[in-house]
Amino acid sequence: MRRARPLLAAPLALAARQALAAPLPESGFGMPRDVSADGHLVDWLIHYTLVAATIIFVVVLAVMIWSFARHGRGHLAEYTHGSKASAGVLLGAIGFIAVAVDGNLFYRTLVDMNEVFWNFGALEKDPAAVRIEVNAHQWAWLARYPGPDGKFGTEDDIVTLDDIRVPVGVPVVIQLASTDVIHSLYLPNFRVKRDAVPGMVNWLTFKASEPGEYEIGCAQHCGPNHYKMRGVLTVLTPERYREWVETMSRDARRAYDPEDKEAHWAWDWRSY
Ligand SMILES: [Cu+2]
Repeated sequence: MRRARPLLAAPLALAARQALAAPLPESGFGMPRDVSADGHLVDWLIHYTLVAATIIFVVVLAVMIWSFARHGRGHLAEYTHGSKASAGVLLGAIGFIAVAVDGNLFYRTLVDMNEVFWNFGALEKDPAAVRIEVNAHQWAWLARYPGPDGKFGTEDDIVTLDDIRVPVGVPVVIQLASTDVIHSLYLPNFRVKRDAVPGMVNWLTFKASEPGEYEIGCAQHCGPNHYKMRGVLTVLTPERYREWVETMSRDARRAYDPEDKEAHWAWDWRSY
């Protein structure tokens, strides 16, 4: 007993510390608060899976408990090779679950991706859309805005570190790259996540529905300081956003140094 106490104390203290450090659940079943126009589509998939899995679990458990209680020591074993009817019931149940659960989830996922989450072709044509190039590296996020001239790689580009700002209610289209290893841009409050892979440009989109400050995380273990790869995504009102872009690009123009090759990592915006 005397030996068991310190053995128990360490994991308990660790668990208590972790509970303190963990972000507080903000909505639903411990999920971060959804502040995006389309996040509810992802939440629907999660909740539907949860409800379907719970129903199947309860039914299977009930059959097992019933069999256990019914077939005690006094009950002689019966041997059966089944019947056409029992095989029909079984295949029917499997088919029903495959269509109602898996099929439904698969279909809804395809529709949501096609119409919203991967609908980059249509979003690109939206003149109101905000375009950002995000360049991931060990261990920070660089974000580049084209500035008032609308072109990437020019003097008025705004470049920020671990700090992405977007206006509320407007589609945000991000092109994502990495200079070293695989990272993953994760915006839990917007229900989107996309890998940043060296040698290619990936896309990600969302539309914020509420001003505020939200977490940016890296969702791929990318090295010893992976845990430091956090940033803040700030959602501003359209007026505040316009002011921010004006001030920042004015400062960028002033600080522009054509000799500083490191700072000129922009790429030409790609068409989808
Ligand atoms: Cu990372």
